Amino acid sequence: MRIAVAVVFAVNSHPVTLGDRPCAFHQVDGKTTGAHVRGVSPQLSAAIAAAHAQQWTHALDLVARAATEGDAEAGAQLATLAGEPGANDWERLRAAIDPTLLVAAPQAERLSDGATIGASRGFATPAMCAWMMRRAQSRLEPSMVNDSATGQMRQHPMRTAYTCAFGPPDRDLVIAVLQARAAALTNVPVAMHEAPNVISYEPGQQFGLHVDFVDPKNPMFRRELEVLGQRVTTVVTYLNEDFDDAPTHFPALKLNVRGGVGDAIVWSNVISDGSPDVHTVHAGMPPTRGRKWVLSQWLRNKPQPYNL
Ligand SMILES: O=C(O)CCC(=O)C(=O)O
Repeated sequence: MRIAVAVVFAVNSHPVTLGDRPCAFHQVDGKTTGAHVRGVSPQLSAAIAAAHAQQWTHALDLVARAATEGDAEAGAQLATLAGEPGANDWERLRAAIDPTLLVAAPQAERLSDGATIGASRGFATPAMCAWMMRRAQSRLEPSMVNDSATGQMRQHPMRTAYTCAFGPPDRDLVIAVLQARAAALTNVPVAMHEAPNVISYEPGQQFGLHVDFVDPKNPMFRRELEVLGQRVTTVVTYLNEDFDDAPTHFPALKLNVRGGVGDAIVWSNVISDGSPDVHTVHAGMPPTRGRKWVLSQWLRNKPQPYNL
């Protein structure tokens, strides 16, 4: 990881996800989305459900069986988990995956004394990163912020990158593994995770200075905090590296981070008493060449309704 310093402007908003896809914020008003996975076979759907229940041996056996019976989507997911996209000898691929190792995360190395922030190198495999970019590609939407002045979601010039949220109908085994790894890294169970987001930055696009915690002093966010809880932890995984510049910038920590493919950074948005850690203010800086892709996982301190 490279370390450097840069300067951008500040907006006091936290990021949200939008669209017809499940979004934790939408469930404040009681909408739930169920666990059905869109457009996949019942067997693969069962494998994904088993993975989300953290029954990994069962999930792998189910996906391997589905692949053996000709389910191409199951085969693609199995091969990606095995780190051999394109391979199709299903029994060997299944045997190559140790369920315990599959959901383990490399321990984080501390990056700063100014906040609880660390780097988990090799958090995702290159095959998983390529899978996430491919899945997001056709589903990207303009990003939204939760405006601290109105409590409403809206587009804002401080957040110009594209986003895609993967809620329950869009789950797959690769996403389930990345959620399980984030849970292993942070001790925040998957039930408390928001839908993972892929963010994609074209040259010049950015995610300006912001905080990920929900501001408890702002009455607009009271209901969100009551129902969904605080966003206590963020995990950002770098999915590619063929772009210039565009680090994640933490001005208060004098830290600029750019990971290699599959490296993640993880930080706590709150201090030990649960109050916001303002030192975590950060920005996704714009690429000057090429396109940057990350996976953002925002983890709360309450179970998220759509996970129940
Ligand atoms: O893309 C990045 O480097 C930062 C992403 C981010 O700001 C976030 O996930 O809150």
